[in-house]
Amino acid sequence: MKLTDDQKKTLLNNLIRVRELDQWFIDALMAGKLPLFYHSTQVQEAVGVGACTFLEDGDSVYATHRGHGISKLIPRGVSIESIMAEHYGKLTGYCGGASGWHPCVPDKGFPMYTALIAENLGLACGTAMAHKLDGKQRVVVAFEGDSAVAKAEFHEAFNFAAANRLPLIVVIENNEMGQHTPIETYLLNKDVANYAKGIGVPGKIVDGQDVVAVLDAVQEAVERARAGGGPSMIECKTYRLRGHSEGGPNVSMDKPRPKDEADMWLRDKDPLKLFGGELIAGGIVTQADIDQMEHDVREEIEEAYQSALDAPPIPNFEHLQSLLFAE
Ligand SMILES: Cc1ncc(C[n+]2csc(CCOP(=O)(O)OP(=O)(O)O)c2C)c(N)n1
Ligand SMILES: [Mg+2]
Repeated sequence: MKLTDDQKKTLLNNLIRVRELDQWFIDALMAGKLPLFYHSTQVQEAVGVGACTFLEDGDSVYATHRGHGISKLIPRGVSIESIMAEHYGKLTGYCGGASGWHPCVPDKGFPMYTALIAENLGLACGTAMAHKLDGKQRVVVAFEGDSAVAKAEFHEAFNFAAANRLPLIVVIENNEMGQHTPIETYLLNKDVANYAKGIGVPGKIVDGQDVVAVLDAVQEAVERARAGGGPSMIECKTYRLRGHSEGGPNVSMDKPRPKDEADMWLRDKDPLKLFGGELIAGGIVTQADIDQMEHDVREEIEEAYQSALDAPPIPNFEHLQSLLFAE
């Protein structure tokens, strides 16, 4: 996709917005001011941002638990205010506070969500079938982590999409970890794009640290799907910088990543540094512009936090029950 300077700035700004909110959640947990727990997406931001920033209205996305979906929600226009309120169980959250942070935002194209690994792909097939039937050339982009590829449900759903030529793009965020377990223990073939070829659809490996490479690969697959060419898989190679999740002061649910390795990813493979540096070198932004973007989103996050504290909570159990069935 040929990008204008403004589009490049939008991509960079989305990367920064995701990084800042991610860091805020970590800091808030450590300070004991955020309930529940958090699954950081640091250095993985380019996957969601590249794939989602230039989707069209009416397209659908299935995100994952990683970053609680923020690298997909933010590029699709879900406000930080509503993300924050959702984390505090407030009625002003994107799901009226009832999702427990799971990325289900129907009016922004995130139709539903299950916390079970690989199961979202079956739901995504249903949405893709609906898009196919309504004939409006809409697509579904469904994200999964690499561990999902070890599950039967993944292959059943993906094969169903292939056999029915569904407009579905499966984006694998391959950080080579499944919770506390390295990929070697659950996949012999670590290049998961190969599994797509096995069921007769294109599978492509891209550098998940390169936001434009992700964007180009996903856009190519999206165009193919819009034209009736069926599903594809894009495997984005990336890295899980922190533990699987973290929650509460000084509590991490697993061992830290090896220090040398994590330092190297932050120094040499950080998507913000890579793309920011490219835009500075191209004269599209200055370091002062980047500082300003960071400053602006930090202010926005603080305002969102204050407004989440002031917002009304879920009133009672009956209210939750009333959300279970559509009218
Ligand atoms: C069916 C099922 N089993 C176990 C879990 C618990 N669980 C939550 S995340 C996770 C691993 C996720 O690894 P991956 O899919 O690679 O995503 P990542 O966390 O690396 O982004 C597991 C096992 C779950 N959510 N669903
Ligand atoms: Mg993983």
